[in-house]
Amino acid sequence: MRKIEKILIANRGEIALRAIRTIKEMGKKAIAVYSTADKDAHYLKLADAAICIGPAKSSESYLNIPAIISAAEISECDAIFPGYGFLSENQQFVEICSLHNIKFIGPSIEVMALMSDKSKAKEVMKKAGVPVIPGSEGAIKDIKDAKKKAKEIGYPVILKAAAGGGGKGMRVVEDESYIENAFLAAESEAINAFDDGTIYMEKFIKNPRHIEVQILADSYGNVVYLGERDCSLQRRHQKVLEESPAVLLDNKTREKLLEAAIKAAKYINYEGAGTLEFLVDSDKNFYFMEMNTRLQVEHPVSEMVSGVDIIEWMIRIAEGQKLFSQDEINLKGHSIECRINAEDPVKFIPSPGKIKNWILPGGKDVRVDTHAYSGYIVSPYYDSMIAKVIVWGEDRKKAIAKMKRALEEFEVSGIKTTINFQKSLMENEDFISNSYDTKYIDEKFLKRK
Ligand code: MV4
Repeated sequence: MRKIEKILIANRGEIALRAIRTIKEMGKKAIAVYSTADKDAHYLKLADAAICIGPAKSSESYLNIPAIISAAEISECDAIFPGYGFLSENQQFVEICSLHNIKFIGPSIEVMALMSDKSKAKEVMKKAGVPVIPGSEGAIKDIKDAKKKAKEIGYPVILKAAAGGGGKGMRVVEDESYIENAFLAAESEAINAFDDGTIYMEKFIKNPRHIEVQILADSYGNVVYLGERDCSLQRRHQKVLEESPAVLLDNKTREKLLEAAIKAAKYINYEGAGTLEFLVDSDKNFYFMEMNTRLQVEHPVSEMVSGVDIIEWMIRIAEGQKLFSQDEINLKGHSIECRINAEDPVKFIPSPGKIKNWILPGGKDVRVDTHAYSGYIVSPYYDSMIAKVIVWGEDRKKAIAKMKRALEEFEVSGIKTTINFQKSLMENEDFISNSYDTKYIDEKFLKRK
């Protein structure tokens, strides 16, 4: 058992504030870090100390490992909470933390490395007995190999970067005449983006749904699920809205999916909070796609349906505490999260600047995770997400009605936001009847011109 008393938060924005809240509730000390661009952020005052780690550019501040480690050493932190993005999946950072005897709040470096290669992750999950998308079972060696594998799998196929995730280095190939170009393009894109040109191949699943399972695992082999999330509403591989449960699934399929996630996490000796991503085809077959070894943006919807504070449990697990059992929690009702970005709602381009009016929604079962306020300046240096509106209702219909009401209360001036776009979704017949898929927004809203 390791006692964690002081935690450095190696992140910024809403997730830094989110972590400060739980750390304080647990009676522990929270140390914030900031770049010069974030020096006036209000949440810094809520932390027990705030340390400047560099200039606005992420590569010199929130990704600056020596600066962050120095901040942790100077403030005598026992542990580092990485949040999402930045260093949350950086194996080198995990290793350096361990060399400095600072507990990285997350999985072991071995598991992180294993899951970071999406092709290897699939092989492992297949061995664990979890259904995976039919495909190349390992890397594609060359164009000849690509042609051979594609013939075996059957067109259409999709080429993916092993180091990827999130759409980069991906190419859909309809027939053999396109495979050479697609392979070379995917490979060079992967080299540019990840410094690793390893490509694997899968059967292309048409109009899939993206459904993921939130799990928690302790260091004694206990694993629980906190239900699943439907994250199918995306644009250009960025999630727009997430909900739990995924009402597309019947109870039997859901049970199988959740059990598959538990089996997977146990097989790899996972520790901490993690997410297993699945694609679901039109016949409602689910296939493991990849695993995220970090806390995710959309974790609040799982907190709302389970009543569990995920960050609290990440910290407790890091301290060596034993997890609760599955039947101690009860998944109840329906939760939806709408991501609010500082963006031009028509062109979907960032809209940084100073917020004038900022009036947040409230009321029963409405949660807003944000670091912004009237007078806050949205920096052009970082992600444009400035708030998450999360609601809970007894069922999906009530949750939609609540979200609509909440978004109507949300008033922002000074910058452009996606609030109105989210509002229109709450009245969209296809969303209300749950008949959408991962391509929905890109096709319905962007395929003009
Ligand atoms: C797929 C797919 C269809 N078939 N794989 C996009 C992001 C990356 N993580 C995986 N992605 C996809 N993989 C097979 N075999 C379709 C997508 C996909 C997608 C997946 C989830 C959410 C939104 C998406 C939008 C376009 C394509």
